[in-house]
Amino acid sequence: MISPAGSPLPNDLDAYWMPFTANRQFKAAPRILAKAKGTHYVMADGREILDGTAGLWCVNAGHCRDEITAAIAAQAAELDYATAFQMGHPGAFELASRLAVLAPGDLDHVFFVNSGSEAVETALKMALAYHAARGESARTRLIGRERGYHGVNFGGMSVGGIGNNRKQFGAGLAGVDHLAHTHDLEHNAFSRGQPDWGAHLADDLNRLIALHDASTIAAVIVEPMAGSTGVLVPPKGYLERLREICDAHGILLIFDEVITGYGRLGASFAAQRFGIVPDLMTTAKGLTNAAIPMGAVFARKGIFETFMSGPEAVIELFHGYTYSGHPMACAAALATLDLYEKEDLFARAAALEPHWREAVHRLDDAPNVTDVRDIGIAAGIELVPRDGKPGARAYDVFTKCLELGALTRQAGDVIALSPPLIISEQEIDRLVEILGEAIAATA
Ligand code: PXG
Repeated sequence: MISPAGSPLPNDLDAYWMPFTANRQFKAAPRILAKAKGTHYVMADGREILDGTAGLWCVNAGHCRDEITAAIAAQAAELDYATAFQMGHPGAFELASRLAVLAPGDLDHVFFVNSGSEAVETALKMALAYHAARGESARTRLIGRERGYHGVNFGGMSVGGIGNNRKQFGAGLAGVDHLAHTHDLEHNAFSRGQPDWGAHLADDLNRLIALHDASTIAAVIVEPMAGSTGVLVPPKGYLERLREICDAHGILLIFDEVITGYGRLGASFAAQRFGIVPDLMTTAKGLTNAAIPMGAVFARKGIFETFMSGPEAVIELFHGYTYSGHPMACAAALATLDLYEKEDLFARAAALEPHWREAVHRLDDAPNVTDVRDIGIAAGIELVPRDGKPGARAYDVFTKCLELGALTRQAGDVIALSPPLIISEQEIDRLVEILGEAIAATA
């Protein structure tokens, strides 16, 4: 095809404004993923790359699984789109029923969205509307946590605790406050699994309750394990304590399981691994193995039922998206759940965890490593920042890993690892070996 005079060539990199990317740096030395299968990507230059990140914490069953591809294709031919407003289609009901069985406790109602960010906005709005429906409309405050990531929309950005994600965008949602984060290298560096130290940090919620009064607080939202700020594992007893304090004060507890859901921690959800039932739970990513964008918000029975008390002809929650419960996303999710079940992938992840732990902690003594932490099939390797250049060392490690054949993820000066749950022990060893070489090469 001949491009009209003056128009960009089809392979021009300029027009694409890339998300969460240093655009000019990238375009000067592009990294292009062309294909994927199983645990590997293929780069545009034909090199095979071991995927140490499951895409972006989402391709839990490995890439381009035939069963999911076939289900999407069949659905596209059968029913491409159906509005979810005052109409339904079979896949959405089937998927919600399947998910309700998978979820812990009485989290048995499911609202569909298209991303983790939308899941978070939805859960926050549900929390506010729930209290209003019960006549406690003064409960409008939302509490997040420092170093929390809850997506990039205004609600999630506001309850999120990442300065860089907030500072360009004004004051955010009113009435938001934050708990202290739980990461403290002095006390919990090189922990294997959950750190012993730090349960008391949940008492920070009591400080906020004293400050704002519980009667003004609608919900607390936390990631059971904070993923994008570098794998912050909850200290033993911390989440239990948060649950207790929320219960004592009528505050809803929201678990953001966008990363931890669907097997990452060796259980369906982190809620099951830690034995705590939140009131609302946000999920996305692994729900469809990332083949089609989709998120799902789980609500406890009592929350859903509170909304079902008014006149039957009145819409109970004025919220939803054009693509809520999109037929192709539902088909992808159903095929994904089938795969998770058939291959018992969550149990596989749990069984693999001891090998994973031993492997990643081989980096404990690597140069410039200040912490290695792990849980489930996730790990964070924290590096000493270069003087005056935060993130530069981890970026170099990330690009070196790619050169050596592995995709890793950089979060500040932490390298995060979260491979597909189908990864073999040999591939784990190779991933860690490559990371070790990259750390040594950039020391
Ligand atoms: N909540 C959590 C806990 C997440 O990890 C979102 C919400 C938002 O999801 P969407 O689908 O709107 O992106 C996420 C997303 C990283 C990284 O570097 C992680 C995410 C996004 C971007 C980067 O680890 N997680």
